[in-house]
Amino acid sequence: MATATRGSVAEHAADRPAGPTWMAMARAGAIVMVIFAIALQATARTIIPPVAVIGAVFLAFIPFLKNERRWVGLAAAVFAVTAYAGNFPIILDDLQNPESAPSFILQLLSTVGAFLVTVGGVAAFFGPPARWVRPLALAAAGVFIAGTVGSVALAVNTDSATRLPDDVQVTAQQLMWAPDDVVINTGNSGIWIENKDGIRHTFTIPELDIDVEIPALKAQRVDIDAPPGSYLIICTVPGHESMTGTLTITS
Ligand SMILES: [Cu+2]
Repeated sequence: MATATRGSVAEHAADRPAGPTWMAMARAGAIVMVIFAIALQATARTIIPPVAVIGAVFLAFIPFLKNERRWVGLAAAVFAVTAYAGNFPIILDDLQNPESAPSFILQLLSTVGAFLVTVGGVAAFFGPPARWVRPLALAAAGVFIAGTVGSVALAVNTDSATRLPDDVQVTAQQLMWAPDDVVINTGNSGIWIENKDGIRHTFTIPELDIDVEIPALKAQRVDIDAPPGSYLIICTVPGHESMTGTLTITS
């Protein structure tokens, strides 16, 4: 990393052929987006079709992001903004919950990648001085490193609930409840919920005003005090609408 040459040469940097170009920034961003797409699916241990498509498109862009093809940079920027905006509710939720380290770090990575592609691609098209490439790229890397360190520290310091001997166990894994038909009786009402995913979940029973936050790879427990009956279990995290189950309380 060059550290000593900025400032005195900055006024003339636009004239120099050396140093990274805006297109190089867009290309680096595209590489980051491919890494993000692979890492997200590896963490989820499943193919997520929209993420696979986004990764494949950025992979296809990489060899064509060259200085003499300015419009390709602009096209990549438009695609980056579209993909980011389309997933924004999910990305925002992950970024607001840094204690769930895997999903936070992955979405911070996608944010940095989308930023580099968008700024690099647009600037490569319109051609402002390239002297801003290096400080912007270093700032993006700094945000990612600081966010990652902070998130891991938060995750390490986030407690898990211990399972009590009589608790019924429920597991959240790959965006499903297992079992999805939980049975307890009124005299034995503890439920221990273990989240095996790299993203947060909530164990939510709207009818009983129960809404328990379970960070990634942590566990929580809840005592149910409700009349016999059947109650809907959901997760309120955006994109987790498929996570439904039933709690049956027997007398
Ligand atoms: Cu969930």
